[in-house]
Amino acid sequence: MITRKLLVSAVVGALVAALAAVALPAGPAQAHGNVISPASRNYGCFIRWGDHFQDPAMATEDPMCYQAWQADPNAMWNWNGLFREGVAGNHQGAIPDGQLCSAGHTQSGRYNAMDTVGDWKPSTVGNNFTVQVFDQALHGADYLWVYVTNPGFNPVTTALKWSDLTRVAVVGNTPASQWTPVTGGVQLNIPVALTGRTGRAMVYTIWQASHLDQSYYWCSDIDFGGGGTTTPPTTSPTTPPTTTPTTAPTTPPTTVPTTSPTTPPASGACSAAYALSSQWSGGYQAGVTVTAGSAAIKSWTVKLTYPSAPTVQQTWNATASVSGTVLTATNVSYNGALSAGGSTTFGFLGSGTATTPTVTCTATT
Ligand SMILES: [Cu+2]
Repeated sequence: MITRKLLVSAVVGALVAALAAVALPAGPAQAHGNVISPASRNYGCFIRWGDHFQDPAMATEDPMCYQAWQADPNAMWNWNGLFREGVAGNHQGAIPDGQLCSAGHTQSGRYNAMDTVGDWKPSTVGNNFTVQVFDQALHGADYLWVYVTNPGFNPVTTALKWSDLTRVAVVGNTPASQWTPVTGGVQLNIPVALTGRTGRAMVYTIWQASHLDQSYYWCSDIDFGGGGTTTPPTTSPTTPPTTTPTTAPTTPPTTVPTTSPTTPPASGACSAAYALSSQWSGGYQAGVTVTAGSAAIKSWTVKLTYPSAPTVQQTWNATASVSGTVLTATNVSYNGALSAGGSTTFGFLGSGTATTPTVTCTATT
């Protein structure tokens, strides 16, 4: 339990550090939240694998996370964005059975792999446990509803339906000022008290944020222990991953880089290639592939120079800061060292309209 809390704090802290590093405000419209304990499916995959999502061990150690990362890594990078808008309180009308964990294939299907039936890593809980909701954006809540699956429901073999759920906790209108301040946002702890539960189950949490008509939906897998009838799982996952992986999630963005690598690397140097991954109204995602030259390097720094100052919301696999029109990204601990010709990729979410930067890369050897 202590380990989990420390881990969550560490990752949230790292994220906050990354946000602080870019020294730009994260607008409420871009910052959201999630259930951090018992961790939701995508937040759990982000916590467990986000800093080494290229590790092939994930396929065997955590196959549900593996299929999710393969299906769409943005479901983990955007762990805070599993919401719908305009539901007007009709959650069951908006979300079909079998799609509860993706909020009815919300966000153009980004989170569809959360619906995959299988042996998602559960959090071990007792019959009394606490659902911890992290609100990055200080939205507060019009209300929060917490459901638990009925006894006998086995998430390892069965797709979740509304009729599998019983509501076990309700929190009414709660402005962010009444939540507990934590690093990077506020947190609400919702106590759940059950009796006689054993084995595997799921928690389903709905957060009606006090922001637009924005409703969040999260599936958390739990294990009450105690040798209940639904655990241990006796079958392997019944549903294949929802998409066939066409590329490893570690590959650069699928779009062709819009700038070619900068100067051909001299011995010991590096090159970098920028690519726009996707864009939408008000924001975009970009990736940069850093490649070592003809000699190994120990660390790298990439500078992206824009026509006007960029606004960066979130960075992964690099530490970034913005000064004037230049975004400077340096490696993090695990991807600074590259062998000769080796490469790594970092990415970021920007707000506003994407413009193409010029790119330079320097390295230490
Ligand atoms: Cu939000």
